[in-house]
Amino acid sequence: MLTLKPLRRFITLGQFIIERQTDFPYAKGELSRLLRDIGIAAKLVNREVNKAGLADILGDMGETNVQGEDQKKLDVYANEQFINALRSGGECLAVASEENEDLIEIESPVSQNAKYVVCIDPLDGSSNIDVNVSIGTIFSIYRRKNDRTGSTTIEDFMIKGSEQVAAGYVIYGSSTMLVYTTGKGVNGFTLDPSIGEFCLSHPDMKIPEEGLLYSINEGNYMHFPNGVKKYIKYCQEEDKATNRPYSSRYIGSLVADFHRNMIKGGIYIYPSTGKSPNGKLRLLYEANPLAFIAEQAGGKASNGFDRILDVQPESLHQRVPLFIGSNKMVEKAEELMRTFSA
Ligand code: P6P
Repeated sequence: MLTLKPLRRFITLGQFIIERQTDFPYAKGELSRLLRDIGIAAKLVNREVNKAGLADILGDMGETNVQGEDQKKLDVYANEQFINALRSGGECLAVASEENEDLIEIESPVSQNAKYVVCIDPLDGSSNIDVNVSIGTIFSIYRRKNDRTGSTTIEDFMIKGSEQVAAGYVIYGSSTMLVYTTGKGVNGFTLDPSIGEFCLSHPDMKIPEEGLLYSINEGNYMHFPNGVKKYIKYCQEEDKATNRPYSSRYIGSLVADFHRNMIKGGIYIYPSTGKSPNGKLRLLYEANPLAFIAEQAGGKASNGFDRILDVQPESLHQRVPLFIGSNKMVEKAEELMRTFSA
């Protein structure tokens, strides 16, 4: 009798999420559906980001296009897509977004029994769109504390990053990828436009222990802490034993710099500067989700002294210095921060 072997040329994000659902004994599919909702919004945003270069034909953002339709700024559009997807998916109670000063309560009949809150930077680095540089979405998911009832408040978001149940990013680049973790490793999915599905392309991602790339905006050198200045000089010194000097790579788009370092190894640093004494990046929807991913991939993330995931949030949009990437590179930077900038 002919036995057909299952033709498994690819695993879609949806199939993968369902297959991994057993990782969560308590989950009855809610987190799976929440991740699915984010994947759907990412596809919609990807479609518009890919058209951004046609602004002249489609009409500049913020004006009307040839059909007389209002062209939304892409980061506003992305914010709306993710919030709408989370609202209609029914698993999300509230959203803290880089685009909104206050938290957004999801009040819809389908969300009555929702258990999750989401922090999101819907389109980080959007200023790079005009020069066709990769940009990204970053998201972080928490399960609401069991003792919390009634309307969501900021208290539901003042949770350490170590308590995230999931985190991920989407990079809209030469290809579009969605990379996420639920605390059981990191997996990367590449969008196949021919079928409109994210397909597993980077299973069980691990960030190399050491790297040869350092990413930092050296234009701020004069305002860096001494420990950072010492680390930059360390990267530039000749030392065959540790493959130095390293190469400097700074795209100016966090998700693109982080993703490259995830694949090749490296360190990204946005320290305190004169203009930004607490650094530029936000704890809730940039540093925490990327720190969760970095640690799950064997890397490290700190504010130069303390583990990012242990930082107690005090406000929705608070900034934090970020040192993130290959374990040994972050450790070296922390060593110099302790010695020269404690
Ligand atoms: P700077 C983009 O605005 C962003 O938030 C990150 O994506 C990026 O890494 C950083 O700021 C770049 O900041 O000050 O170096 O231009």
